[in-house]
Amino acid sequence: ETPTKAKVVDIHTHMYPPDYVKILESRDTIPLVRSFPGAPDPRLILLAAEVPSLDEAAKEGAPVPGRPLTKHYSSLDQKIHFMDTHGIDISVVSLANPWLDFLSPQEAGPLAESISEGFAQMCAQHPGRLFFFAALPLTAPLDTILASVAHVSRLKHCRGIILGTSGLGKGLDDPALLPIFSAVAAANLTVFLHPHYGLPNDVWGPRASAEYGHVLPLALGFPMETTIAVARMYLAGVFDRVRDLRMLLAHSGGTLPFLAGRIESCIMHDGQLVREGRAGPERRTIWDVLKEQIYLDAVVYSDLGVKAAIDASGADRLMFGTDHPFFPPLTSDEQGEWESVTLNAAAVSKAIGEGTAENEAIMGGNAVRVLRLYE
Ligand code: 5CU
Repeated sequence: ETPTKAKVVDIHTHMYPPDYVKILESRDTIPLVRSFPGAPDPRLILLAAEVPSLDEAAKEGAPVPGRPLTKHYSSLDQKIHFMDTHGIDISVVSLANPWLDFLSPQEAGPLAESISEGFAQMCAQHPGRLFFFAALPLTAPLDTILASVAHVSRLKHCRGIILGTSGLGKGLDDPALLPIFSAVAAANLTVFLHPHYGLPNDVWGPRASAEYGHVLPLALGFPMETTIAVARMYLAGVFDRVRDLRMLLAHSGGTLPFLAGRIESCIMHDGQLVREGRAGPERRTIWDVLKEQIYLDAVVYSDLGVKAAIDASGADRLMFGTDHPFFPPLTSDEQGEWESVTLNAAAVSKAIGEGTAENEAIMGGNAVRVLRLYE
């Protein structure tokens, strides 16, 4: 009997459905989509770090800002082609950043519902190959948000929610989020935590916007944002208060595996926390939370990062991802292999060896188990 081939699962893969793109096209502040003379595709401008280049773009001869909004962002056929090209059996797709964070309280609820229904229909077109993380209408009143959790928990292919770090506007240590985290956990939905806002623009210095492209906000701002968001949740006791909350952290947890030791040491040596009895031995450490309530994706592009993630959370809690459609190849055919994908797969193999049980688990087995992709 031939053994069944282990599944390859991509848990970090995004789309902007056409209705969402229409909203971006109608906007004149970020996030927005705009066409420029001489650029074949409309341009997607998302990040605060891109605003200076958008202002510059009005000037004669200035470079075109943002990145091309190709059909990789919206086309389901293109997503399936990408999966087939890279040997990906199953994708757990999610709306890309900044999700519904910028909508008015009135718009957010209905749009969340129609986007989730749209993802559900896409998944139904490819049985067994597609699942999704839903976006919540976080700018809407609490009862609308809770109704949205109930709605998505009834959708057959929904396995979690994708969440940014702003929460209801005050970050993820905001006590007002606790009923939402509790509802999400009770519905057996995993929270996929993803950055968008980065760090304040001025940390990049005056040369960044003209000379360094998107490197600093994406390579450093995104991971620090995730690290800060989870550290704040930990310090606020969110993981203890919602003990069955499960979070999957983008980009291997930012820098959390590397900085967990320093976070612990700072807690143990903090006069206020020690005085208030919040640093004692009975406390669940950040290491405990990493091993019990956190999963990490393997979108870190180096074996060193994969090893740190395994050491922090365990090889049974790491999941392969691609970040498609971000990071397309710039000098080869977009319909072929993407180096951003092969780098991540190679990093897993280099970290734990090709053909090992752990490799198969990270490349798909963990996602199938944790996100119940066989149901
Ligand atoms: O390249 C980027 O800006 C991004 C982004 O916005 N979101 C993401 O998931 N990856 C890269």
